[in-house]
Amino acid sequence: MGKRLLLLNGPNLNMLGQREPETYGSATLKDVVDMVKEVCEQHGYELDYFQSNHEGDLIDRLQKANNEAAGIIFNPAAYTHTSIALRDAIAAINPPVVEVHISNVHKREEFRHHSMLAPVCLSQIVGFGVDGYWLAAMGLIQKIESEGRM
Ligand code: DHK
Repeated sequence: MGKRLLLLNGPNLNMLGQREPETYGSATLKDVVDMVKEVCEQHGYELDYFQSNHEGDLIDRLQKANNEAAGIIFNPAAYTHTSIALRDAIAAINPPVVEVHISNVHKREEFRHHSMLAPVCLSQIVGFGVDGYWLAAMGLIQKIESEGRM
């Protein structure tokens, strides 16, 4: 499996930086990838990254990561609140998944309060803006490394 993380982003996150900046900030998806890549490099990890607006493509990528990634950082965006298929895909694979939300979903509309995916994830990070991705990478690396030392 090796020292490799996957950064996965769901629908509309390709528009980060232009999309509702009052909610999601001004950083672009490329900025996020660069930031996570830097953390990975600092700790001797490689980073794969993928964004899709399509549920099935995200499922395919999760399945592919089963034999490749030591951990997955995933912002499922709106699919968080609806997708039993993504939940089943996460439950079916071995690498730990950290669910990231840029905004604090609990301060927003009620339909954003519930996550279909959180019960099958290692952790959920909300409300830190794009720094949530950095926290997720650090948390995963720390967990993977500490388990390796056990
Ligand atoms: C991103 C989205 O696109 C929304 O559908 C979620 C999440 C929240 C975020 O905060 O990153 O409800």
